[in-house]
Amino acid sequence: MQVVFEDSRLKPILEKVEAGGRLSYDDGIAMYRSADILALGYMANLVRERLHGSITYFNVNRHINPTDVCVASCRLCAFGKKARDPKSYTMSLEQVWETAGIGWSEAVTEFHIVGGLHPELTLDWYCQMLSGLKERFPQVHLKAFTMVEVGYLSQRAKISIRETLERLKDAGVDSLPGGGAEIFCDRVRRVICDHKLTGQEWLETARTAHQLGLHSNCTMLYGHIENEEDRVDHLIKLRELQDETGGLVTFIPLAFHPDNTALSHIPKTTGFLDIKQIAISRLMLDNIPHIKAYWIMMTPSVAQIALRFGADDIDGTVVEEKIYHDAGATTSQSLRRGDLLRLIRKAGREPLERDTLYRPVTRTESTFTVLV
Ligand code: V47
Repeated sequence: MQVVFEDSRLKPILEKVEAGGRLSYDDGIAMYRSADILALGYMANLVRERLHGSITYFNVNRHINPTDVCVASCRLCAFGKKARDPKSYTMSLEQVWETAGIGWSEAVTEFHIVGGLHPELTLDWYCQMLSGLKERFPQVHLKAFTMVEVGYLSQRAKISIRETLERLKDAGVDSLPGGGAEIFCDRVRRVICDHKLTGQEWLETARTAHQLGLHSNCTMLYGHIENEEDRVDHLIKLRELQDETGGLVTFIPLAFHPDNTALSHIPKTTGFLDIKQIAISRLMLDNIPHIKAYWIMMTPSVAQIALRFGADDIDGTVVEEKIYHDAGATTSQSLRRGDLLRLIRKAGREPLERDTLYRPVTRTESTFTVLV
């Protein structure tokens, strides 16, 4: 079949995609500069269906944010608070364990645990938190701590990143979420998150985690002050890391939500950019198995469309989301398993419940089995 693109400059990219070839930096820039979203979607969907057919993954998970107290003051963030702020909170260990057990109606397979960089909570405290969760919920996968939190805990404990990760793994961490990557470019990081580790340090921490046998996800925060070159550079750095370690499971593009942040003057991203970002991610990241359309961030309606533009995952039930809702997200804070099934089916896709590492899950309402 002869495929006709409105933007003929994308034709050489189609030839590469059809041949299973790798796209270059210049291809990435050309795609960002094109408004031919149907062409981008056509190509991304080719890759998506080559990898996963019509299957669309989701999981039954619960987010836990033990504290929003944070020593950093990143301009991009509306979640972190100073310890003296009366609106800040820090859970006790008992509160974390209790929170883990409430709010969900179907047995969860994953706890997604991230929080602020607290000036007093120690690595030992977090290890106790993890082992307490494992004791109480032995079947639940603990996807915990961004590379930024790992870096901070290692500084506070005055031990190496490797040792910190080993301690966390021994205490119960099964994998790491993808947050904190933002945009690797130093110029942009200085403005949006100057208190965080550098892009180089993020990549190095992920590399070490993968060397220790821990898988992780990865993200890119877009729609603030970055340009197209910064985005392509970020995607290529992730692709290079993956060539080396193979430890990245899912890429999640995250649209910047400006409300209640120090960058609240920046307009919100458009649905057009969000969909385009999904498609370009699928096309550039040829070695990362999954692209997630995080419904909390995109809205369930746009996430559904993304399933035809390169995404093969829609994330999970979430149960209690705080980071995006503090920054003005208008989506619900959770969805039921049945809602996710319906969204996926109504997009003409075939839902498959997965665990964090994409193994199929079979379940009754209160129990589940992971096929290994
Ligand atoms: O690290 C913070 C970003 C991340 C804002 O690994 C913001 O499966 C937009 O990483 N506007 C946390 N984004 C979320 C995250 C994530 C979400 C879902 C699944 C997974 C996974 C990871 O959100 C932060 C930061 O990059 N963020 N503030 C904001 N105002």
